[in-house]
Amino acid sequence: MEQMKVERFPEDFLWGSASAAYQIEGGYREGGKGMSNWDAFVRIPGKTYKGTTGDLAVDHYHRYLEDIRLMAEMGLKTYRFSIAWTRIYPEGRGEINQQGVDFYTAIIDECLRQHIEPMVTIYHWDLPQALVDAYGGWESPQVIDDFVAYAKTLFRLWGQKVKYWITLNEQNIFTSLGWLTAQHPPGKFDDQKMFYQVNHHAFMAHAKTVLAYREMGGKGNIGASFAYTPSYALDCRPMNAMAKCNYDDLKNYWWMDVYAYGRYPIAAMTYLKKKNIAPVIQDGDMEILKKAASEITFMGVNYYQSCVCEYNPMDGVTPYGEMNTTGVKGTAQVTGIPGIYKNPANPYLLTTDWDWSIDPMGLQFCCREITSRYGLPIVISENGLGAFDKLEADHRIHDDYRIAYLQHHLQALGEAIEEGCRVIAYCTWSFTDLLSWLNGYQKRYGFIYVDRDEEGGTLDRYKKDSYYWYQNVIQTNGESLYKLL
Ligand code: BGP
Repeated sequence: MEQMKVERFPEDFLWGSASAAYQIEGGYREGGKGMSNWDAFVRIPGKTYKGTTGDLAVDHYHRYLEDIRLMAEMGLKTYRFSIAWTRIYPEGRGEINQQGVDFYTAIIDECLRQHIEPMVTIYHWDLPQALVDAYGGWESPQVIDDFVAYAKTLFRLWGQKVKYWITLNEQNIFTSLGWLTAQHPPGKFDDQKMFYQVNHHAFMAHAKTVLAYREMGGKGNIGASFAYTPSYALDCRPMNAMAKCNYDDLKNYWWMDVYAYGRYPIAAMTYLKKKNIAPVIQDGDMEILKKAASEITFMGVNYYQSCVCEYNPMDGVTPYGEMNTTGVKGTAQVTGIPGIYKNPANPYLLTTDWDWSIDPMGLQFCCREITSRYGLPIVISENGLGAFDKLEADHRIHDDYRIAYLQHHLQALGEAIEEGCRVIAYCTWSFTDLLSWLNGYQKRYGFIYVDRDEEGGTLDRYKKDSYYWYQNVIQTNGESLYKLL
């Protein structure tokens, strides 16, 4: 709204940055860790860019003290990271692995010592392979109890120290890529019925975890992180406006309505029932989802881009078009659901080298939508730019494009706050460079450049220009965002 102008972010605003265990830790067979679904998946030829793995990643397992020191020097207020389930329970359940517990205790304690609020993601996609072998992992309702038992262990261990908990990272992405497009484990293609069933299991695991946290006396913040891609109708043609409505029900509200209200969107559920792909819901499940919905304290949002919706004829594009994992601009194909919607490119927006649209206002749009629809506080748990960076001879990295990206998104976030959205935290993706699941090491997101590529490297850390820029943003509590670049 034009008359609005934010001068400062709230005093207690959590300026943060994020990571995920598999993408940074390495040490995949160290410290008693068990094998995860990703440890297995990356070994299937052709699944990741140039066959990259997280076996070593950026060696955070051995360098976490150096990394947290860099965070402290920057002035970071919160650090979002995930726990590898396989470090706590190598077999997914049963015996606790003390070395894994010690590793995360050390990280949490070091964060607290440096006045950095730890924000813990319980699950960022690395499922114990033992549970996949035993009963198919997320495909079986058995996973719910194992997940909750694992989460309760984390609450018992660190419930007093950690005040921000994220149950699941991007349930919508790991299930879509896992069961519809075969790009993530378990690599299933077009298994729509199972896709919705798996999602129902994940919702139940999330909900029972939230309730367990409260039953154990947890008074902190808890919620899920959703990969929110807000949509714009292509134009005012009613068919296209309806395509947007369909897209929102099927791709956004399907998850956010369950987290926030404990119910599935009606039109989407009716559609799934007609197609015979609706999930089987046990007696009492909906009550549990509803109860948990009243206990979450925020909606976690991972925001990277917006999309456009247009009517898609019955013989139109499918969800299975090519994704750009190489960084060769223009190689991503248009996708959609025949008869429902498709997502053409937005002619008003620039894109990254991986064909992701760059839309700062989309972040404001997300916050406004969540505020109007759910009235919940918001944690921006990821936002950032994946780009090629160049390490100069003097070890500097001039990533002015990343600074511009983050600056514009933070200005948009400031507007949302000014308009009344309650935003608690903002975490950039990511603190150090790391493994991009499908795109190898060349797609960089960090404030810290890590000297490694697909083949290897020294793993030395170097501060990018964006590191100093964010340091200044934090020091001025956002005021520097309003000075000219
Ligand atoms: C999110 C994930 C992150 C991270 C990020 C960037 O979906 O939660 O783990 O990977 O996207 O995506 P990518 O690595 O594909 O560029």
